[in-house]
Amino acid sequence: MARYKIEQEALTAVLENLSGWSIQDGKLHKTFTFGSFAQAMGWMMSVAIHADKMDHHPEWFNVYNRVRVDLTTHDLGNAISNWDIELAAKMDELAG
Ligand code: H2B
Repeated sequence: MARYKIEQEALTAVLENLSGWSIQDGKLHKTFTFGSFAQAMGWMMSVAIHADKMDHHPEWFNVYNRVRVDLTTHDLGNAISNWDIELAAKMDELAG
């Protein structure tokens, strides 16, 4: 499916169905906390495989058991797109 920008109004509606996600500095943001570093790494690897298949890659930053995620679509001038929403939902699903 093609990538398209999610306009502000639609984004507000989408956010109501995405637990823990917010907009920070124009990016779709969430900080995940796991039980251990190993669990955080395992999750990142699962997400990485999925992200690479999608050809849509997250901006993320790991410290011990926490992973800060900021999703945006570089090819759309850093807009938030349907692919960011899809990746966010997949991240939640893989986090259990
Ligand atoms: N990831 C993200 N987050 N945004 C993009 O626009 C993007 C990407 N574009 N991964 C892809 C790769 C593009 O550079 C390649 C050439 O398809």
